[in-house]
Amino acid sequence: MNRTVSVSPFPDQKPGTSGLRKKVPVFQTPGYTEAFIQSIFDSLDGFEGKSLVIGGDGRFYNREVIQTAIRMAAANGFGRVLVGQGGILSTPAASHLIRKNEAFGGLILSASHNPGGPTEDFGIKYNISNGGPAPEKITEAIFARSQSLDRYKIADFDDVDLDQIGTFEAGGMTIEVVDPVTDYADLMETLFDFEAIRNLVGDGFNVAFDAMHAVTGPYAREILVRRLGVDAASIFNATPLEDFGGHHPDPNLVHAKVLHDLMMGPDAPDFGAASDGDGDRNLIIGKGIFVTPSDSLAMLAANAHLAPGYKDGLKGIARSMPTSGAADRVAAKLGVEMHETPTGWKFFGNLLDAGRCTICGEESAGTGSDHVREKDGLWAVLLWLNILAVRRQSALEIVKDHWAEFGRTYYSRHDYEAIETDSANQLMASIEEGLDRLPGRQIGTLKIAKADSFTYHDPIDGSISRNQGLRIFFEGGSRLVFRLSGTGTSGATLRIYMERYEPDPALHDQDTQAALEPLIEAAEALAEISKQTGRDAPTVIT
Ligand code: VG1
Ligand code: CO
Repeated sequence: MNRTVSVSPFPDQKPGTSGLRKKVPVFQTPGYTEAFIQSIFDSLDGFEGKSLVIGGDGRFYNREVIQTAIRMAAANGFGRVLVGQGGILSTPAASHLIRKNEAFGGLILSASHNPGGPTEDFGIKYNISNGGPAPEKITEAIFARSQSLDRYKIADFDDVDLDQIGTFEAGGMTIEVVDPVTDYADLMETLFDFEAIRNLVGDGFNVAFDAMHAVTGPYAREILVRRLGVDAASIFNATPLEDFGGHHPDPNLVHAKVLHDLMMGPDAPDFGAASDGDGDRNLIIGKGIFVTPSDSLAMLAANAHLAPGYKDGLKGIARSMPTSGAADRVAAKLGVEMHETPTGWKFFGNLLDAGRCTICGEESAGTGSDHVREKDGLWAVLLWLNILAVRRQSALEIVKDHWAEFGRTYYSRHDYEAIETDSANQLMASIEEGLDRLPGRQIGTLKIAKADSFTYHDPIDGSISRNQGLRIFFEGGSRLVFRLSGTGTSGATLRIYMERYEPDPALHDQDTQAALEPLIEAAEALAEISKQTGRDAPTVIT
């Protein structure tokens, strides 16, 4: 039996960079989760009788929301729901399942790299039939709908047994509980030379992977251990936990410090990697060398043809605007298109669908390709392993070779987390207000060449996205970008992105922060960060 429940609109259901993210108690407010899901369904057309994929990263509140989503899908007229066993699907696996089953769309329950637990973060994101995050047109419609929503529809039936693989009928809808790992692992096997990687591992090449108590544990066990022969003891934190063991499942140098220190130490394995809460990010650290995500994108693009799935070369490369220009140099050399999009994977979807790019990446540790429509943490790890298995060089050698050929782009991001929203907005407004007067200004050794607020014109559907970050370009190719995060859940997070290009191989061994010092000083001079935020140092440096 279906019920229609009255509800008052919630004013704050505006999706950010990647879905709606709030603290768990907010999602637990009576009617809150239901209202957002109903706003999603009300913004879509033509799903009657069609399939919906539902899965999450296993964080606290995942199971409850999955039961609610299943009941609401039934009451709203979906014909079938596919749900990962235990309510689990990594974000790239969910994307693949949507595509493989030609589903109408999917609900991904995750707050990604944000911490989990009863007072931590939860999130809901809608993905469209290409498997990718809903474009802005849809997220804006969802928000608009949420502001006038006065009821939601839900079916009354018992909780579905999410742990039991099988097909059930309830509320006039078919519910399939599916193995979350196998289809995804099979897809990886079509893209990469598993035999070459198995041989590399068999020859004593040591791989360490930190699943950060998040969703990739079971995927890493199946793919890295069972199919590729990596030692099970080298998969750290492989059991998904609802609170990620109390840590941030964010694979960066701060939150994956244990792995980083191992990789820089005397007993380092040959290759180390980690993934985030929902499995779409990757951290790559070779023995003695951290590979920045921007560099990793460039290096994967330059070597992708070594993997069977990309042997015919790339159609193009796309990167988010704050990501460094390292990949641009690879695209130029390969003679393929290069695209620069706003932050967030949703902007790659059109380019991938139109066949305008094969590989995409973001400086925030996201890399992926046209095999799905999300970034994909394990995919990046496997492509690196495939390249290492073919080239039979160390990661360090591959990195150094790349820099020698293309030059090195020193790159860093400084985050000021949970600062006051008003001061963050003020800081951005005062830089923006002065942008026109910046060209020609000298700050220390740097001279500003141009400055703007990034606007994206989507070449496929013609849509325009404004205010995607403030860019300051210096003579000689260095760049500063200021942006406010769209994934945080308390206050505002200011991100400052810095890059400097260095063609001379004799100067490729500098410490990154030291190499970027003039830009760090310029950022302070332009934005008066310490005065405006009350902080004397960033919260996180990556
Ligand atoms: C951050 C990253 C962005 C990424 C987004 C979602 O967004 O900067 O590159 O696409 O997170 O990633 P923001 O707005 O906070 O800068 V995930 O792994 O959290 O889905
Ligand atoms: Co993520």
